[in-house]
Amino acid sequence: MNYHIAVDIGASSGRLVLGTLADGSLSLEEIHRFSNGFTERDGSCFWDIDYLFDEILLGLQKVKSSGITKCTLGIDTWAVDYVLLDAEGNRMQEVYAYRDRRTDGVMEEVAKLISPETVYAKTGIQQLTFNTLYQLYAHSREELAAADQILLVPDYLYYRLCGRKINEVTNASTTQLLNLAEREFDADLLALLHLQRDQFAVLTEPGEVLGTISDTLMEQYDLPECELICAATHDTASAVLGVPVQNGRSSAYISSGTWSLLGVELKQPVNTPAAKEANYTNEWGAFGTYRFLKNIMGLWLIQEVRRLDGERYSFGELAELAGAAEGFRSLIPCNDPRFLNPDNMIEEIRQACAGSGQPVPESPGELARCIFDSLALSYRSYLAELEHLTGRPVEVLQIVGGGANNALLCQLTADIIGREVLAGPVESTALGNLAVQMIQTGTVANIQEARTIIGKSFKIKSYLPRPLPQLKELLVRWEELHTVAAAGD
Ligand code: LFR
Repeated sequence: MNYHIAVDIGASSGRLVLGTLADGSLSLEEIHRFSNGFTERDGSCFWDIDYLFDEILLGLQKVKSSGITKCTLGIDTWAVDYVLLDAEGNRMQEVYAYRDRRTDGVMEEVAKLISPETVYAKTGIQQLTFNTLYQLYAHSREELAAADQILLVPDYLYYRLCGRKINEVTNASTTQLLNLAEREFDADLLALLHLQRDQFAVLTEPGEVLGTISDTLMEQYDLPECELICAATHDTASAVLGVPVQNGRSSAYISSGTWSLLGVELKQPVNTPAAKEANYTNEWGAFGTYRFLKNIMGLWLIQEVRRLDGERYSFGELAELAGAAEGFRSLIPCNDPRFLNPDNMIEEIRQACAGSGQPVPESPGELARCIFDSLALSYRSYLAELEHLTGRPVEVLQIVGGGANNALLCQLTADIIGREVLAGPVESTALGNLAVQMIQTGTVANIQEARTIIGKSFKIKSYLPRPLPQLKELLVRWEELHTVAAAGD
């Protein structure tokens, strides 16, 4: 029996998941789960990276005490955030969280030095204030100059485990520093940041074996023997690998978690002026693919409402309350930058509604309903744009990730896009992480086979569109709001 462990850490939680393949069916067991989140100190936002690393070790100890002595392991996390190492290989400082406000206005400043059109033609990456390009530009020049190595978060976690320094490609592409044509760091963009190529590590593809856990850690902790395999370390890259195969029907996906990433997998990037205008991204995928997608604000909106409401209700309860609330009463343009990291999300949503002359959502149910209605409408707008940019009509939308559990949002999405929604698997990110390990170890031949197995092993729920009598009028209202916000998109 081959045991594979996926370490999957998102912005709000992390887990170690054990995957086992038996009789052509893949099963998952969550071995360890822990919370995650950034904390604000003196006006800056940081992740607690040592805590995350300790949780990985704790999870591995649990793996061992469950009787597993030998396994493979892959790591994925959110993207764009980086760790600076000094010449001794020690972390130089705390790790900024991408919602930190030091990048406010930086995109505009950089645009004066190099045109966004040029950056897009080179990288194919959408303009997001928190791209590593902008984060590094906002970083102290002296500190950057003193950095021997710049690793992204999962690169750093691998490094702590085995001592090898890499920059894994699916995640490295989100830095907005990789040149699509050269498949390397772009010299002009590095020069703009006053960085040398050797401050980054070797670009590494998913599937490469990185080594084993260091002797020091093995001596210190009771850990299983682990072969470290380079996963598609960007969680969204792994999530897309974990989308079940669709036979004969053209589909798009939404990886639905803290963000809703809506897109398609392509063999070639689309870095045309039209794609730039619409701000779609071409993140690098595993196996030579591209994730042509759009970041939509996603479940962060409801996560923040829940947090500020003192976590009185679970996500399931909030969805129930939203189901009981009046639909389409108040809408928000989800991608307006005002929702990226407001001081108080509840107040921000209320002000947005009041400011656009709509009723103000008061109760948690009303707030949740406003969020879900608005997300479903955003999906419709961005799906239409995606079809236009790729020239490929989409028959079915596959929602994977935690959001696939939200029956109300899935049904609203089906109703509003007027197409079937297939929801699940919820654990697509861990599955995509495991898929790379299974392919590397020869348990599974290729990604098509892995996706077929995933489709057969997990329950996928179908939501068929129901007629919405008020749709026409609703879309007129939505277009007005959405178009205004899209200017800042
Ligand atoms: C999702 C995700 C997105 C990325 C954002 C920031 O978890 O990785 O793909 O744009 O987080 O890293």
